[in-house]
Amino acid sequence: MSSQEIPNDIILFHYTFSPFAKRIVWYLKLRGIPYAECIQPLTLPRPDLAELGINYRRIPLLSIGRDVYYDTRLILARLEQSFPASSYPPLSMPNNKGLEALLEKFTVDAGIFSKAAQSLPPDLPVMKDEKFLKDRADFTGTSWSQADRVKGYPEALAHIRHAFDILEALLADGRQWIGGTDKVSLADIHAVWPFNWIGDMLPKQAFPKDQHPKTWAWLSRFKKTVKEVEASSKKTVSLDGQAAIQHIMSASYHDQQTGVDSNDPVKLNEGDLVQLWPTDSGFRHKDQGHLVKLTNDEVVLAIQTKTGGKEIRVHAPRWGFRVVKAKAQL
Ligand SMILES: N[C@@H](CCC(=O)N[C@@H](CS)C(=O)NCC(=O)O)C(=O)O
Repeated sequence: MSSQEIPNDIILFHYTFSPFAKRIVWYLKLRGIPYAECIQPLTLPRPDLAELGINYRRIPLLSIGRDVYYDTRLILARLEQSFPASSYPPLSMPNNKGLEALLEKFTVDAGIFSKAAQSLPPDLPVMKDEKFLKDRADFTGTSWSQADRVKGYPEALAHIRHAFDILEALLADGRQWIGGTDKVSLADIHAVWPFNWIGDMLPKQAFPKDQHPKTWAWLSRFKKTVKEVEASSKKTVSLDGQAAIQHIMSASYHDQQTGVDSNDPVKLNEGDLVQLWPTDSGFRHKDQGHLVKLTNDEVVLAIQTKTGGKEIRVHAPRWGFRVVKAKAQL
């Protein structure tokens, strides 16, 4: 497939049920930014990513040209930068940047995702799938056994109720959208995704609608809005693994900037052979490559694809990731 058929040179690697991936899908659809997608399996192995030389195991990933971005926090930050308000209608509000950042911290870094995952009904069919449970135990480093899930379920629900209290307080003044905007905004994407994911599966007796009326109304308002946008958007270009790999390997670098901040406390140099991995989940899967760029909020490695030994670059945020000098070749 030629590069013209890949809108904006963007490929989103994800699967439909990923609540993290929804952050990116909604963002792109709400802004009307066309992109291509390459659907991945729900569990490892993921041969397309392995062929690209990528060990990072989390979903989603997003490539722009020959650069592959890990983690929704960095993906959204780079999309904001690469597609400013002058190119597509904005979703982020200039005077809401602080609130947006705090809401993202709340849902991504404050443990809401793991509590939401533990709030999934223990009797869901996927929770009886041994392959899935083993895969997610590798991902989190904790037990996903049926017995442990049943034991942890009530406490997780209590934590999610606490999170609902916070949302209800944010919506208390009658605002329609969480950032106080007239229309849906990036603040809503940051706040809504874990609750949108589990909302309909939460037990009604622990979550009566009249206890958090504004939160439930906001959740259904959001659902309706994205459903309408998805229904009216052009169909997303779907690529198979080979088309996605070939495109990335032959594309140009989207990010031309390189260089390592010499004052960075971790004291690494451009060109160092380093290892990179996330520290909160998926931490058993490390990438190795040469350091291309290191800033306050981003680390970039040049890695080799498995087939053809071509160089591509992978980008990760600093927060929640570790980058250290590699001891030896992997
Ligand atoms: N902080 C990461 C977390 C991503 C994450 O945990 N994604 C989940 C899917 S929703 C995942 O990777 N699960 C394990 C897997 O699919 O291999 C981000 O913002 O992208």
